[in-house]
Amino acid sequence: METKLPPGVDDAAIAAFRRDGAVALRGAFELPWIEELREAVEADKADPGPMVRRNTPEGEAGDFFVDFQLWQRWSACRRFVEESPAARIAAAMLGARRIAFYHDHLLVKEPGTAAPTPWHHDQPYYPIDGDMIGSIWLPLDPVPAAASVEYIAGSHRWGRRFRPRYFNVAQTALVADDGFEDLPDFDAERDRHEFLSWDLEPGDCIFFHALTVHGAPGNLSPVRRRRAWATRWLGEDARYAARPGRVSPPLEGHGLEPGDAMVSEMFPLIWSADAA
Ligand SMILES: O=C(O)CCC(=O)C(=O)O
Repeated sequence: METKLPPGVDDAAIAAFRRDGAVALRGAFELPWIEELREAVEADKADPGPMVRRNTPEGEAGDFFVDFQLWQRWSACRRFVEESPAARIAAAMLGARRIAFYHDHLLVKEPGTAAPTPWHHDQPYYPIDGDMIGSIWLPLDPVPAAASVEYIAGSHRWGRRFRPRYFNVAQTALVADDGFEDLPDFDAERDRHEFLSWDLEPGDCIFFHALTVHGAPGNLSPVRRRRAWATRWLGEDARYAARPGRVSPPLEGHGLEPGDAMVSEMFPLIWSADAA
């Protein structure tokens, strides 16, 4: 693996990620990246993609706006995926020799949005087996810890799989009978776990494992937006896996068979130690 670490990453951050399943990386992205992405997010909000979801109930204040695959529609997002330090960050954190891009996920909570992001972990939503699966959660606004995502330290190593549910008010399950566990009420278990969250500035990000349990409060600020763009990254042990029910996001037409490496036109290889 490459010896020079990408911006925001040092050995302590890598150790913290492997122990806790989530870590804040400071100053990982230069501000021009953030400025370009903000413009793309505004464009997407005005003209969303086909998988857009509005998780705020009709008539309720605020707006919890979710969309996917901005990288396929907005050049700033594609450039971030292909050219920013993101793939190198993922490689360093996951200990991977190859990094492919899985998908992106926009999560905007406008001022006055009460809706929380329910507790969940990501891998049960994905038709993917493997351990080298992680996300960069990139805030595009300053986010105080009280409005940011919270992670349960070490939950990526519990060996548990919780049933995936949509983030809507009904929290509809993606699959009915599947061998997943029901999600405990982690708010009622606060004295039993260590919860991690950070004050973040634009340019900072959180890197987290796809099995780390996380959730977020609403954004009750009357003025401050909470725009975040998450990108999902895969190392070489990630394999396409058939799942019994729906997956999210529902990416179709990739042509992969169970057991195939998660690399294709839809999931492009972005970084390889051999080419670095
Ligand atoms: O931004 C949020 O509220 C939640 C983010 C999240 O669940 C994710 O990136 O997987």
